[in-house]
Amino acid sequence: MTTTHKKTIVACALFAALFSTASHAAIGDALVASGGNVFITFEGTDAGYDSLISVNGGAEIFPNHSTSVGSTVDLGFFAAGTVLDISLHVLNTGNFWHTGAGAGNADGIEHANVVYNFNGDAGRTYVGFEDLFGGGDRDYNDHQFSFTNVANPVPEPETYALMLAGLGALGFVARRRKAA
Ligand SMILES: [Ca+2]
Ligand SMILES: [Ca+2]
Repeated sequence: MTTTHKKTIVACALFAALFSTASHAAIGDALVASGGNVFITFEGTDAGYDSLISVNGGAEIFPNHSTSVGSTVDLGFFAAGTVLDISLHVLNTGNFWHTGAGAGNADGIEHANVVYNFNGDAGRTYVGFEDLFGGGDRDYNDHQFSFTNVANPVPEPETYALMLAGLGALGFVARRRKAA
């Protein structure tokens, strides 16, 4: 086997390790960063429809047309790594839309735009929902809010182990090339 082949195999293993994280947390998932309370702040609305949100099946909060921007609610304690499933209840249509992959929604598309490190704050994650079936105008600003103590999904420990193994293999190939 040539060095080029070995490098290709290692590169493939690294890519596989990186993509394997997708099976643990979908794009748009929000994970609690560390054990502790999570606070949610209303960031505004640009919608004709009335809507409410709830987190992990909790009480519906933040009616979009009667909540002041900056209003904050303490959602209570969550364990580190908890995936927050935020649902948007659109009162005019009866639709419920969820954060995470499109498969979790009746129309099969993603309804939440998630921005980590919101406004340069490493501990704050922003979510903006699209409220229309099929995505509508896809402006994702129909119901907006942000969380503290919520971070970008991180690779699982076994993924780090795979990546380290890949780096080790690269080092081995480099040493072999130097010796040759
Ligand atoms: Ca809008
Ligand atoms: Ca919209």
